[in-house]
Amino acid sequence: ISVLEIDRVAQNVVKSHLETCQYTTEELKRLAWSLYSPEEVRALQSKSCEAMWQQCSLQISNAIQYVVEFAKRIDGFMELCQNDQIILLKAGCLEVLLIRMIRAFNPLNNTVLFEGKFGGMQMFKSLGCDDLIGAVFELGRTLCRLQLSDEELALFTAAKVQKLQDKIYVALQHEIQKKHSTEDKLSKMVSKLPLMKTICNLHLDKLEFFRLLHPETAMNFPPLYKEVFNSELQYSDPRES
Ligand code: 4D8
Repeated sequence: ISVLEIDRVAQNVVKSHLETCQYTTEELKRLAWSLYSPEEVRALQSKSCEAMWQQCSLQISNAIQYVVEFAKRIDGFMELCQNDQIILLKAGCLEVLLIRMIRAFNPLNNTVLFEGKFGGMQMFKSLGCDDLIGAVFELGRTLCRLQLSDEELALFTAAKVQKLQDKIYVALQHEIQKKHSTEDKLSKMVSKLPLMKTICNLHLDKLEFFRLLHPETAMNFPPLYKEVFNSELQYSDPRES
């Protein structure tokens, strides 16, 4: 592959990321100072499990809309058949969210942006998923240590929703080398993938279990959340398209 082509791929991916990342870096910097008060955290903690799941699935579903928009703007994605698009999104969506999370994660006090304010992992206590939340925050901390630029973030997430992974990874390596960093950043990034897989599987397990306990609540989860995390793959009828 030529350098020109790699540059084109990278530019498209970075542009798509910046257009769909929902908060600018400046906005996030300003927001980093608005923390939930202890009373507000207590209020979140005393919510019912169902109410908190509903609230989180809504936030996730909202964030997924931006990921879908990101994917759509990546060259080649819209040329895939609808089934392949859905399969890629189902497989990569949460991982993209988790990588995007680091923009909204403050490693100085271990807080994450949730509905406009920053809070620590204790605010998710009523979900009853301490292991999952613990893993998510651990990922946040370790990914933040890599100090990824928006360009690196864009390419790293694109590799999750893209079949042309090879090209994207070449572009990512190229981007990393631009900053003449000596450390092997790419392999550090790639080494976080197993933790992300673990988190995704944990989330699916928790969801399945929650659905058994509270089927009515789960039925009312946002459609996009259900569509992406439904255990059954949905194959659209080829006669319809
Ligand atoms: O830009 O959309 O505002 C996390 C959710 C991020 C989950 C969101 C969340 C994000 C995962 C809420 C609950 C990551 C941003 C805000 C909401 C991704 C946890 C924290 C987006 C980046 C930070 C900031 C709970 C946004 C992991 C797991 C969910 C269950 C239903 C068990």
